[in-house]
Amino acid sequence: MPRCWRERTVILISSLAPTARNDGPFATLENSVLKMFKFFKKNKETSDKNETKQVGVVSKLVSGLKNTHSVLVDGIKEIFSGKREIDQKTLEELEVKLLTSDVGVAVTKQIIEQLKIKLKHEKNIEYEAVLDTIKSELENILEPCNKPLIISKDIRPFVVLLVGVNGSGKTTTIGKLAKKLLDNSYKIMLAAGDTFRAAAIEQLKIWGERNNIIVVAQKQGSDSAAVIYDALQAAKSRDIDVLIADTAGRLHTHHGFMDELKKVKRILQKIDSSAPHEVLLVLDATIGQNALNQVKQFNDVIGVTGICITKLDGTAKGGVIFAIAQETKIPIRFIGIGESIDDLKPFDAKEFVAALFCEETCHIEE
Ligand SMILES: Nc1nc2c(ncn2[C@@H]2O[C@H](COP(=O)(O)OP(=O)(O)O)[C@@H](O)[C@H]2O)c(=O)[nH]1
Ligand SMILES: [Mg+2]
Repeated sequence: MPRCWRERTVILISSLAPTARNDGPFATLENSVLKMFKFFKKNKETSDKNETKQVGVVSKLVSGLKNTHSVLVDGIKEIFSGKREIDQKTLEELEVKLLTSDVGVAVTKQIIEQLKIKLKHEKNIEYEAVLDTIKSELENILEPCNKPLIISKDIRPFVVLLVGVNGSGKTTTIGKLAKKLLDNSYKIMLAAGDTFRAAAIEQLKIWGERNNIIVVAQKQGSDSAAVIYDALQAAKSRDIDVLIADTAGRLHTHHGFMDELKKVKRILQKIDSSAPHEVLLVLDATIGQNALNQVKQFNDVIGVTGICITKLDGTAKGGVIFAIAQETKIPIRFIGIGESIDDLKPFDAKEFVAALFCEETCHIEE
């Protein structure tokens, strides 16, 4: 019986040091002591606030991954229940277990190979060692994708184009991403490039209002490439740091839509030959292995530079992230772990695996 996720506690080992502040020379000793108190109080408050927020996000990741944890981690545990050591039969059971989770054939093969090598040298491997091997293999698989999105200061506006099928979470991710960048003092503008549905334009406008930022939009049915082109011109003249553009939910099998996407890229390059600077493919984790086809097709058409995997909360198919990493090696920039504005996390391979394997109490290093 899997343990209840609610009981799981996350202890975050945070390296959040208070940032140094240059307050200038103090006029009098009294003043300087007062300022020092204020400085430490303020930094302690900021640090406490940040830490609470971080712990909140990490524990949210742990609870979000509970269904994937049940399938993968509890599933592995079941195989070993009552046994202290692994043998050939348990290895076969483990292989079946991995194959039926969403990690994919290649990942399963890699893990089983590693365990076979270990078994050859050590004859018997204890359960804890098996789990450690699986964890470190999973980390190795994610590692090449562990590349955060870096907004270059030399590129202004930095253009982020979101692509993906309808309902994958593009517009929601834009709202969350805008908030993240605003928190880091970037000047942001949004482009309502999904002109296919009136609701999509409205939805982006609401995110714009929530974040208090400009949304460049035209009416439903207008040319998506033209909207994004206008937005880039406006962003340039307003000295915007990052322009985030939405696009319609193009069916990856529909060539007309895919051609439109190519047109968006071509038209942007009339203003800036290096744009878009990030093509962020938004993938819905709940579709499992189908996500792999989407990566392939979007990558062929427009060249995907980063991936955001959404809806990792509440799905048992989160293991697909390992299949995506193994097969594509495309950087995973963010993961979506809920519908609200703070539910977007920059991806961190080690943290992800730690959260996935988190038991009642776990220590996760940030
Ligand atoms: N649970 C959950 N829901 C999400 C997440 N990201 C997006 N959604 C929901 O998925 C639905 C489709 O999102 P939307 O942004 O409109 O998708 P789009 O068609 O690609 O723009 C909405 O109901 C969102 O609230 C996530 O990380 N977790
Ligand atoms: Mg949308």
